[in-house]
Amino acid sequence: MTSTWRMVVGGIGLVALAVGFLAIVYLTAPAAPGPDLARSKNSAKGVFSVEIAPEAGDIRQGELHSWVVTVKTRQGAPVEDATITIGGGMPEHAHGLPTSPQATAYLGDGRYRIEGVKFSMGGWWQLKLAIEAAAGTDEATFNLVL
Ligand SMILES: [Cu+2]
Repeated sequence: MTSTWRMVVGGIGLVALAVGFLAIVYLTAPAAPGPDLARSKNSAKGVFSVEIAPEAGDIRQGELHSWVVTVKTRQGAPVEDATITIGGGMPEHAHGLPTSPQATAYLGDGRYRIEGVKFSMGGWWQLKLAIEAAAGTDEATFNLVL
């Protein structure tokens, strides 16, 4: 082979390598990330571990319904006497919740009933819980997609 040929063949090889590499990067890249839909997580500053669950076991669009929020310390001890303030809305629509949900009862074992939640339309909602207790003050934001 002449040295020109060697350069051509080498060039083709390099291009093939680059294409292969890009294909691998493209094929293994995660899809556009949607919101984190975890129903249990640590609060933003890590003071609490927080879990939410719809009391009736499902989310009913357009209906008032209740959630149970379970608040524990990071060591797993139930948090009693917490004050929970609920906010939220739809981040893509720049509107808040259509109602003003309230923590209405302590159910024991770190569990609190949140009444008056309503999701008036389909899409991505956020429930923001501000939690004040002897262990500290922190908040947790949960994403829900209806
Ligand atoms: Cu909306």
